[in-house]
Amino acid sequence: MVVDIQREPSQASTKSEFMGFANFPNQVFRRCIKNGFHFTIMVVGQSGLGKSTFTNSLFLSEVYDVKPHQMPIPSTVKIDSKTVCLVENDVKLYMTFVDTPGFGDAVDNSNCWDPIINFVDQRFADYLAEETKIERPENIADNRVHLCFYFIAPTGHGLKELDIEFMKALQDRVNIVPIIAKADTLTHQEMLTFKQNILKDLDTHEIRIYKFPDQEGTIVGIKNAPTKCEDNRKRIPFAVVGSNKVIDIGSKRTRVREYPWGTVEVENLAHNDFLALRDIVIRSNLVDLINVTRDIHYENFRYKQMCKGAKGNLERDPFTQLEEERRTVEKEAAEVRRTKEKIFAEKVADREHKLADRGKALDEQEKENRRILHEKHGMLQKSLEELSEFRRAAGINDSGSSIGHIGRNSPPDGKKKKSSTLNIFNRN
Ligand SMILES: Nc1nc2c(ncn2[C@@H]2O[C@H](COP(=O)(O)OP(=O)(O)OP(=O)(O)O)[C@@H](O)[C@H]2O)c(=O)[nH]1
Ligand SMILES: [Mg+2]
Repeated sequence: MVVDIQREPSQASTKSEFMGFANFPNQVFRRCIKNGFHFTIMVVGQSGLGKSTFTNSLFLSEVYDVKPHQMPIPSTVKIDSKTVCLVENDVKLYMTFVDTPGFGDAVDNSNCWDPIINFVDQRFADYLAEETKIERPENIADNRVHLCFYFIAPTGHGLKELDIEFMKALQDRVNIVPIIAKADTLTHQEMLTFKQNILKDLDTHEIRIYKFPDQEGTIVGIKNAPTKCEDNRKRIPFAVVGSNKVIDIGSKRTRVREYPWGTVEVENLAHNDFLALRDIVIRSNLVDLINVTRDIHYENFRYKQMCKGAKGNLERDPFTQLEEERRTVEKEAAEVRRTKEKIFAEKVADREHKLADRGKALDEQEKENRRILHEKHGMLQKSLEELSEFRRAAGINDSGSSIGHIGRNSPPDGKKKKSSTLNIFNRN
């Protein structure tokens, strides 16, 4: 329960009882003055709709000394951002304009918005990276995209398929404010019907554009502006005219589009909605656009990143990682063991095979040796028998003593026999 206690300085009995929190708005104001505001506007749409011209028209006259009769700007080829510092009553506004190349010229335009979406996400990612640093800077530069002006071609019919797809792809990332380009190409009645058709299409396709909060006010210091409040929101979608041509009308430098039949003034509410748009965005809702970007779009992005991060962390959980590594090591070890066992088995089989061969060869060698031995043994036996017979014939007994004369007459035969015996032993 909240109890209301009104504290007025006059009611406080002594000065010390006055706490001073009524000064809070002044503190906030001083802080805002000190830090200034960062605001980023992006222009998106089909090629040649006047995005770059409009960007120049929006602030350039206050920022740069634009020479009258400036040449038209060439087609944008890449996403280009330019920051300017605007100062009004000591309040600094760092305004960044992001100009994007037009699309829709290709036969297949599917995903032609990817570079723009990536750009918006990258700005969020940069901010998140700064925010999650261990040593954070006191003031993080806010380069997030706060507002996207989506340019609609002045066909007079309604939204194109590409417009619908594009806005749907962008609606959850950035505050979209649809804009009808080249308002000078449609009559007043055509414009009214066109605006109604667009609003109907937005509703049918459930496209969420930025919702300007309810508020009242007057458009201050503007020529042709109604003195009492006119709800700028009634002009949504804003139909604008852009021009790089600046001429002097009376004492005022004015942006105009000159035609043979007349002159269209950019800053004239009777001609187009340029001033109403600038008023509702810059004067009335800059802070709301910053807040919605921070509290909704950036939070969405942050949440998605956190979910991704949480999933990643789960995969990187040390216990899971350890378990995975253990399993990998075990698998590898098993593989190595299997390979080694296979090599060992192959080597053993090879060795066994070789041993078997060698055993077989040895067996055969032994058999051959036995055969030779046997043969030699047989020959020796034969020689011995021949010798015994020779001795018997020569009358020599086994002890070697001669039995008669035969020994003297026998040398030629004996010699012959001896050499024959020797020959037998020399065969191998
Ligand atoms: N009639 C008319 N022409 C305009 C308007 N604004 C710009 N143009 C002209 O349209 C042409 C293209 O303008 P740009 O500003 O280059 O268009 P863009 O959308 O930036 O084109 P890309 O960079 O190719 O995407 C130029 O000749 C401009 O002078 C306008 O409000 N009305
Ligand atoms: Mg351009």
